[in-house]
Amino acid sequence: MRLSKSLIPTLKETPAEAQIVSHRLMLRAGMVRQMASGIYAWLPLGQRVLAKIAQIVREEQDAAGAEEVLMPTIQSADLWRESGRYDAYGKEMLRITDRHERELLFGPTNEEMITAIMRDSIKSYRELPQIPYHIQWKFRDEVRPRFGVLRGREFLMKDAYSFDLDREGAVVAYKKMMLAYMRTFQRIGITAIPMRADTGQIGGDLSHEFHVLAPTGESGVFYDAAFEAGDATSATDIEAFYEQMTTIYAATDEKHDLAAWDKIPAERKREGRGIEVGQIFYFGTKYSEAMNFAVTGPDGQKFFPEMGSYGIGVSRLVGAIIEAKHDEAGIIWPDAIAPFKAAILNLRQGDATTDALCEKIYASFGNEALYDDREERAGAKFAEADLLGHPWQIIIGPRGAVNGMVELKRRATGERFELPVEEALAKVRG
Ligand code: P5A
Repeated sequence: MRLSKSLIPTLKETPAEAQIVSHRLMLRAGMVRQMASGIYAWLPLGQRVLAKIAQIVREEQDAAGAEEVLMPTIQSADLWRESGRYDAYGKEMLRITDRHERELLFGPTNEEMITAIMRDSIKSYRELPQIPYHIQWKFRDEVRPRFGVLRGREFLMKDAYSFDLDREGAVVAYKKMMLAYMRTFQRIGITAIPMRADTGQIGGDLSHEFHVLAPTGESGVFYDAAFEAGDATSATDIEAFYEQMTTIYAATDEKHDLAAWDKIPAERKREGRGIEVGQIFYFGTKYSEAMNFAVTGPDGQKFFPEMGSYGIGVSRLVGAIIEAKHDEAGIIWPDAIAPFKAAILNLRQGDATTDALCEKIYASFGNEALYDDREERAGAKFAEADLLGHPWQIIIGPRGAVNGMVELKRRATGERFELPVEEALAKVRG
């Protein structure tokens, strides 16, 4: 994209309504605009990050054997009457009446809907196990929407649902999802800590939350340094990985177990703060039974499939990543989910040689570079590139351009390199 022609409405002033750094930076960088309390429009820069996170989430769900579907945002109240959650959900549910006086709602989650779909489609144990998932907008009428996209009312979630023959199978699905989650967060470029959690509204007897470490996180997190060193992408044995993740100690401040904490060697004890970006649940036959979803087993008898559900807050992740990765000057995007791989900064707009080199470099990136082609001072271009957080800045001025030389800046470290164009481009492409 050419900066002069794109919809990136950056702000010079710090917006007064934003209390937290990620919210301030998302507004200042022109990533989002609030349309109503807790409801955001995603502008090009924000949308690109959201799409890249969703794509990594998708690839890891697919790799874990889950299958993508797309369920609607609007659901029928009757579905929720079947599970008994229509009344229980209370004011957090946005209820809608259509022109025929039929009761609908904007889905806060999809356990009921997916169970109804499976009830229609799956008749025999031979068709199990299944893990359908989708990436879809949810609505929860939070009492206090705040911190921008971290606690919105409308938010993007990846939600997966597992259906198995028995508890053993369901627990295997649960462990697979834990590994998929750790791989997802590692690929995104953040450290996330899994810890035992309450099951709340969703119900069930086994649950983990995943917290991204960030100094501004809502909950205090106590953990073993082994989590930071873990490598989920190379883990192959699901059982061993789960065993490792659940025996290393981690807890939030509400659930602090002093006995377990004391067992961690002092040099491995870590205290930090965390933002919950995902939660997984095993809840057995809670929904299959309530909604009478029974299939025929190997013995000809009907049984209720064992279920779990698995959520990642895709839009919340955008804010959480910024909380974890920023400095005084702005955002520092991890390479994998940066809106652009690089910014191209033309320091002498209108100089034929400089313009030509910038255009050539820009063309070589397809849609993966943001070309700052504005008639602006160099200082303004540097500040804007730092604010928007591109992993690399390719800085091109008239003196270098005549010799085919550019300056490269790595946003995360501030390192600078003077390089011939081709070498610089090779470095950016990694
Ligand atoms: C699991 C998938 C569920 O809803 N049902 C389907 C289960 N779990 S959850 O923990 O309630 O939500 C999953 C993740 O969604 C994000 N999230 C939010 N993000 C932004 N704003 C909100 N108001 C909000 N509420 C939940 C969180 O990341 C959560 O872990």
